[in-house]
Amino acid sequence: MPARALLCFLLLQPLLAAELGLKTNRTFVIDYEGDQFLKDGKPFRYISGSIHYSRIPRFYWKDRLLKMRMAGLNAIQTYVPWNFHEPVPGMYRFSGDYDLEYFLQVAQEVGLLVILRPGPYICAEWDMGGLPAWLLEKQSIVLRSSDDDYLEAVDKWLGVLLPMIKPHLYENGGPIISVQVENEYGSYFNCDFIYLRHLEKVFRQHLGKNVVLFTTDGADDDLLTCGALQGLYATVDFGAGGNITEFFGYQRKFEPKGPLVNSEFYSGWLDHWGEKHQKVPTEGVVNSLTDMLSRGANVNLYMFIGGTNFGYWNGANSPYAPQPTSYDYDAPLSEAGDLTEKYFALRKAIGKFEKLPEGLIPPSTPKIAYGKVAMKQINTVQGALNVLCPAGPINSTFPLTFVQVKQYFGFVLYRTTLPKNYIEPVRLSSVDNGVRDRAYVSVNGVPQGILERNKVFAINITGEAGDTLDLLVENMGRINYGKDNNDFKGLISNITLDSDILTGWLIYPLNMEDAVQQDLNSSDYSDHSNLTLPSFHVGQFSIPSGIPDLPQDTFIKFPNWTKGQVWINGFNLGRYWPTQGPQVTLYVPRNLLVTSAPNNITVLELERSPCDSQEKCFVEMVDTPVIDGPVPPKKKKEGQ
Ligand code: 6DJ
Repeated sequence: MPARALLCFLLLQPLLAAELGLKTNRTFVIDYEGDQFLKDGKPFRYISGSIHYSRIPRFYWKDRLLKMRMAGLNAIQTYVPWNFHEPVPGMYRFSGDYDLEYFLQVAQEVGLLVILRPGPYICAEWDMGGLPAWLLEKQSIVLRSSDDDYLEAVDKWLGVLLPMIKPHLYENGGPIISVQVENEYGSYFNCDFIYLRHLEKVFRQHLGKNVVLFTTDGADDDLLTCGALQGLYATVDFGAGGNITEFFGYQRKFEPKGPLVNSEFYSGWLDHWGEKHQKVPTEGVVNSLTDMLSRGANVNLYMFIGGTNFGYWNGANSPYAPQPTSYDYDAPLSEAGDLTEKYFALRKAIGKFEKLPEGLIPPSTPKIAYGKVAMKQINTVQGALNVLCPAGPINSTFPLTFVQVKQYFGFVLYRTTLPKNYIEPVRLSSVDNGVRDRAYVSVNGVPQGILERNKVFAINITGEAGDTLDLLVENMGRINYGKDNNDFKGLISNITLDSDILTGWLIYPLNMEDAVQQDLNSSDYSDHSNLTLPSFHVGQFSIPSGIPDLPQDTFIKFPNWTKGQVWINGFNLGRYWPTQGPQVTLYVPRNLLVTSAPNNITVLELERSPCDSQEKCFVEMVDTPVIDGPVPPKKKKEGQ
């Protein structure tokens, strides 16, 4: 083969080249002497931004990545959420919206390097910090530790993931310049170096000896002490406005030489339901970024685009505070990928240090107000049980948790009968705060109230012996940070009535995802009068065909609705809860919509819909997002 042809062949077959032990000239290393990275032997500094492919439809990956490149970034950082890819043990999803390899390929095509964070724990305001809930089937498992059960599952997963990403390492011709091990491990209660050491070994076994492996921890002695490990390059994270010398000083204590790296420089911040929308002013972000870049530091902006917690993917903080569907994060690119003033200000700041790429910045996508969509209540959850749980219930003397019935997300219905007559109101109570996270209670189809984790431990009910008591339990997202990460869902302890423990439960794991694709209009639904039972509502809207460039993105709004879940054409868009705020509208990307047929909306309203009046029974498609709506006034603590 002539020399040129051989070179071409090797460039096209980088992994093969690496396997043959042939040297490519692609290297990415730490230069300890020069306090910098070297890429292909030359000093290199990254200015990166976080984007989570799991929070953006594949349809928009290229658009978002191009916008990031055009902002002057030369790299992106992304997490690999384990639970996103391995929903049940041994079943792996890597196609369509789950196609990590395609995402890496697009990043490379648009000229971005990749800093990969495969966890296995990621935090990220993502359900259980990315750990699969099925790990909790071993009830005593100690997550993020050298616990045998945990390590066995981790090794199996990394044995699938890491060989898949190896061809995408920079040295093998791909975009990945560095790989993070664990995440903010120093913030976890369990300072288990055997675990970290084990992960290091497994990462090295699969990825080889050359790739830069690193850790990230809060800029603080204590945090770095348990998070850093010799052999993994220690980096820090911190936001705008603080003392940068002091923050990098902590990194220097653990890495006296080598590049300065802020792996998470906060461009914005996260939200919780019921709490004011978080904003981080642009000026401070620009100033701190400029300061770090003038020091020659490597910076990753967390987030550059936050995206959306579609479906049930949001996490929660502890004490229990779930995050909303939007993960806009007040980032430079909005949840819907729109260019913001923060984007342009950061681009300008970056332009002072790096040559900005030439060419057009992809514009913000058009948003269309498709208008009101009439909705119709079609069934209650109880009425649709045959569709939601075709296999029928599981019998158990005492309640079982979600993982015990192998249902990891969404809703489970717990049903039993009242043992006696309760003519006077009697206390229905959850022992030890064991409702995870909300239980919609009814007796013989009559709503009685809501039990809620950390908030409502008991309600009064009435009924007669033999009446059906239902608790529809909603999992509102697992804790993603801290020691309460092993967040069991469902009824995790007994329910008492007066002082009696209720027994003889029928437990219905509800398969909403399949059910919304079917006819929920079941024949055994007779009670159309009571609108406060958790109920399904459906509506349709058409987008005229033949008009160029339709469909386009939109936002769905829920005027006078309370709390629930919404699907568009069978895709689970996420949770709405406008009465808590701050999020009022949900992002509907255009790839979910069709022009060839009516678009189906299914809404599961858990508390109260506006459908007692025909005129008010609608949702609305608007062209402007509202994620900073009003939130309930903060309750004053006693004595205040
Ligand atoms: O690595 C974490 C991110 O995924 C760091 N971080 C971010 C994201 O979760 S809160 C927001 C957080 N760490 C917890 C620190 C709490 C003060």
